[in-house]
Amino acid sequence: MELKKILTLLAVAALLTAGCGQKSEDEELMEAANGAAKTAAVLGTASVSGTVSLTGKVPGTALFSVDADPVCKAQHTGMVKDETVITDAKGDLKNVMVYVTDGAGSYPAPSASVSLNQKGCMYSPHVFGIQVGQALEIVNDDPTLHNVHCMAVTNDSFNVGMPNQGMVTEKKFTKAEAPVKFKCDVHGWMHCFAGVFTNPFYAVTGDDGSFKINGLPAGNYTLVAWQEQYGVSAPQTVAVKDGEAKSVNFTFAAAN
Ligand SMILES: [Cu+2]
Repeated sequence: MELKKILTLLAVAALLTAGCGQKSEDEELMEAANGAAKTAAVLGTASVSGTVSLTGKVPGTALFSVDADPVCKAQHTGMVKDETVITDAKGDLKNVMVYVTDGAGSYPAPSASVSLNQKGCMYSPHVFGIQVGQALEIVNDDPTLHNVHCMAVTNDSFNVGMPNQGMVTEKKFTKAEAPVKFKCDVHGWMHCFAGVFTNPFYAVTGDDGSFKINGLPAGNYTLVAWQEQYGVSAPQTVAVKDGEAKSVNFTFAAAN
């Protein structure tokens, strides 16, 4: 009888705790969504595009081994290229996140989710943007254990074990934060970065270091570029009219 009573009390306590955690996260998301709706601006017709490049001596590509896990080893031939600094022959930088820090209103989250894949024991994409309240679908494509350790500071951090191939976990962020680092505690080389924004005005540079931010309403904006090795660039300001396409380039100085 006494044991039964204790078990019942424990079950009720567990339910209450779970309920509270869920409610608080939902409330935060709802507040974020309401806040966005109140100040929601419509998308515009201006754009800002440009290139991010490295000045000075472009570093060579570092290589590392993934042989510690036979599942990872089987998916690569030999050493794997480090993704910290990737440039083309001209020094144009890939995987740089360019985003608006000032001048943009808040926008509701898109209904489409953002995918983060773990394949060949690498994260793909290595750098990506996402909006507050937008779903992040984290997928394990490998037949081995990964854990997704999100090192958020402003948002809640989390650490999710994903032992099975095909497993999908969904997460959402409630506040703007950039960068947010993710790492795998099983495979020390695995890491990637997200930028969480309250507007859709961000882009990640491609192989040729280029980026384009579309849909800007006419106005004055401040932009920065962030790169995992070189940090945040000096801010640049740009004014755009409706339908105007402006160019803004960023450079980082390589350590010599
Ligand atoms: Cu892993």
